[in-house]
Amino acid sequence: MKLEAVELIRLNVPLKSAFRTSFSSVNLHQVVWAHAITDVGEGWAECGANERPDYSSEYHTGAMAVLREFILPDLFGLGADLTAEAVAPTLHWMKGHRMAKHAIETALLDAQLRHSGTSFASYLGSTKTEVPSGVSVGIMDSIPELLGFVADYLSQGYVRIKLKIEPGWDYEAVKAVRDEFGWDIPLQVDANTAYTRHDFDLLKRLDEFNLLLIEQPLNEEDILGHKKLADYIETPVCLDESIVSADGAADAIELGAVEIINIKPSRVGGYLESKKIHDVAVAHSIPVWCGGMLETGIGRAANLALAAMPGFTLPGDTSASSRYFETDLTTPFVLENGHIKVPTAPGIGVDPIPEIIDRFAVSRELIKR
Ligand code: NPQ
Ligand code: MG
Repeated sequence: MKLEAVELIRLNVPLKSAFRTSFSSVNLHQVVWAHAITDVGEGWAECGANERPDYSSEYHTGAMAVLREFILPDLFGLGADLTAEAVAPTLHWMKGHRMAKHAIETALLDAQLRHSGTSFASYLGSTKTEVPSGVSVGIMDSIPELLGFVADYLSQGYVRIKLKIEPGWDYEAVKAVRDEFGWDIPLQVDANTAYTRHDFDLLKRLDEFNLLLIEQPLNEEDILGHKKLADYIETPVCLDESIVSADGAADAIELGAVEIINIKPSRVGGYLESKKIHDVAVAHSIPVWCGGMLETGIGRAANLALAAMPGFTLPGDTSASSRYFETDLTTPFVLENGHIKVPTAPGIGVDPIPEIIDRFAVSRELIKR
């Protein structure tokens, strides 16, 4: 295919309730979409970067700049020899910027698969028609508020609860949820790097609660620290921010620093690298699950296809659209008996709704070849 132009669209989408983690609290989700216009059709993707470099080093205007200055000129330069599979090798010279790379690789893959009439799920070799859905529950101002939200999500049918934790909001919060809802609900925690090697004894106290996993307790660069923690506690250690490639995943597994992997396509540079991480994990009997970046339907559709791959054996943060948004920007993804259906239509399988884009779009930039 030949890339004619790319439209970068910035959208501000209100959240139904504030989402607080150890690194931010937001009630307006700012999103960047990449809209690829090629000679075989159009494709859509959602950049996973946040407004600020708080979850990772990438951020909106930075991702848009690296696309405009370096990534798109290189891909325009390929002329008619461009394929989604050619993106990573073409951009191999460029260090990092995985969320920016993911945005264009995925938009091109969407255009390519819409053209060939293939769904993301069949392209990835996914086997499930629906996937079990977990939910990520933010840090709250009080335990009763937390229990209220957890009760609501359980009544909606979510099959797994993930609690955001940080120093001062950890042991008591988890204990309250176990005391209130019992020991059968699958429960896990996510620290988003909020702890250090000095907190091992505190983190060990969480072994009391039969958690599925503890996600990214330490700094994303402290692989050895996660190895030491994994040897020190019973709760399985899951890595999110630390895993940005299949080679990195293989090393962390070999070092014993990771027992479960949260795969986010935007964090690792796209669905092709995500598939490689899936295959490395399966080869080492390491369970994986699909993480989320509060995606709108455009990002959520492709994630559901990934979450339907055989090695994704734990519920993901692939929640219903209603977890975050009053109105999604595509046909909404709905929770049915704790599961969400995997799109079957060609490409990502959903389309943005023009009038809703107009409501939330704050800027549109067309970058031509
Ligand atoms: C995680 N995702 O697993 C991330 C954290 C995250 C669903 O918990 C705006 C504000 C965007 C906060 C994206 C979930 C965010 C955000 C992701 C937090 O670590
Ligand atoms: Mg996480």
